[in-house]
Amino acid sequence: MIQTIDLRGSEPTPAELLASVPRALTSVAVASDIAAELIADVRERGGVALLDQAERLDRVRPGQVRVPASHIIDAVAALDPAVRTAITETIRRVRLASAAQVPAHVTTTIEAGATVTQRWQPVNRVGLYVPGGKAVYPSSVVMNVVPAQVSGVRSIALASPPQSHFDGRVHPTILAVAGLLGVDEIYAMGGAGAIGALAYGVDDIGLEPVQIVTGPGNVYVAAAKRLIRGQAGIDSEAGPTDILVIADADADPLLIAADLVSQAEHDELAAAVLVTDSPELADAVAARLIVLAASTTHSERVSVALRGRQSAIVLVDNLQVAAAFSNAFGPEHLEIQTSDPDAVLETIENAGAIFLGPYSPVSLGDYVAGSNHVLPTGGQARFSSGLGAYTFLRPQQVVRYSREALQGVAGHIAALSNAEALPAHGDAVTARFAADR
Ligand code: HSO
Ligand code: ZN
Repeated sequence: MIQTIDLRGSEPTPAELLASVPRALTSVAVASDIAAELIADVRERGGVALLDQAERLDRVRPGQVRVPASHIIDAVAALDPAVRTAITETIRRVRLASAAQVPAHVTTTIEAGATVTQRWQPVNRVGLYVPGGKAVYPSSVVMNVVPAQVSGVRSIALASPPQSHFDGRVHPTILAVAGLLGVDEIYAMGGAGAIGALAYGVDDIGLEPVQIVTGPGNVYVAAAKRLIRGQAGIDSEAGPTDILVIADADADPLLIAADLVSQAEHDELAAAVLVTDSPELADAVAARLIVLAASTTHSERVSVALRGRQSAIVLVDNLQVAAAFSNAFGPEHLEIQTSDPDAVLETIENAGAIFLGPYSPVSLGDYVAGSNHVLPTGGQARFSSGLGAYTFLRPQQVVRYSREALQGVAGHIAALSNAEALPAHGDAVTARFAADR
């Protein structure tokens, strides 16, 4: 069912490697006009527009957009104890690992009396979007909120669509996890309109604009995030998930098949790719995938994903070509299942997150590894990273020169300001040393 692509005996370029397994087509640009209309509607009509949009798109009109505190308290109380324990442990681990993402402030002494300090300043307020459609992921609430809190962001607003099954409330597990994280500003709003509401604010419901909007969503949400850039920052545009496994003859085919299916379970458009130098392993994984795809809970979705053009078993001559393939692909998740994973890791450049050895599956990272599961999809790992505390931090340079240190470079400033025909720049320095002040 999954295609096998045999690249042995050829020397493909990175472009050819990439073209051999193209990703699924998605069309963020096509959704842009509708997203723009929904955002404009919210900017014109405020809270009523959000309620009308919910009625039309989520098929339920919530009692109010701002979620009352009592709904959050009820949801925390009703949370399944096993889920509560697991979420609490996830929060603890993601907090630990996220702390390493806050860089120390660094002061460089350029010369005596002259310093430049780089400090990392959090934005003031952020908005987190949590989808409520076919996938409701409480774990993603943790993955977005914890890095923001660790970065020092002061204010967090959360938006999630009202659910028709829950009387127009936000999904109770999402409310509960937000409650456990201490987030109490929650809005029952979804889709592109919600993204616009976070970015521009909505006066009549007391929603103040945020500086950064994060979180996954469908194509309309992705289109809206593209549209609000400039007004607010965003994390990345999340597309269908992908997993790429590099494996050699030492790897266990049953585990590889299980891991490929675990991510194919997300989406018909998910990409599941194995790159190996072992034809025996390739055959064994292919055979196992047939068994698993037939028996897994989301069999239909998994089968469509594995049959898609974006999924493949790729045969290569050696692990160097496997790494070259992976670097061209820029996977969201990369598993290295070889006899010496560290040696392969040395040759990896582009990946959202990397999972080493047989006991570090992607689903560990999805939940409780401590790493973040909001990662660059669709090859964006070639130029960007996953979500982390740094997403909410801006480096700022702080300059401090003494009188003597400034005097020492006054001549250079005069020379450069004259060369640029901006003499007032030089004058601003000489004014400090004028005898007749
Ligand atoms: N694998 C998804 C994240 C997730 N998995 C949430 C389960 N829940 C994208 O990295
Ligand atoms: Zn997952």
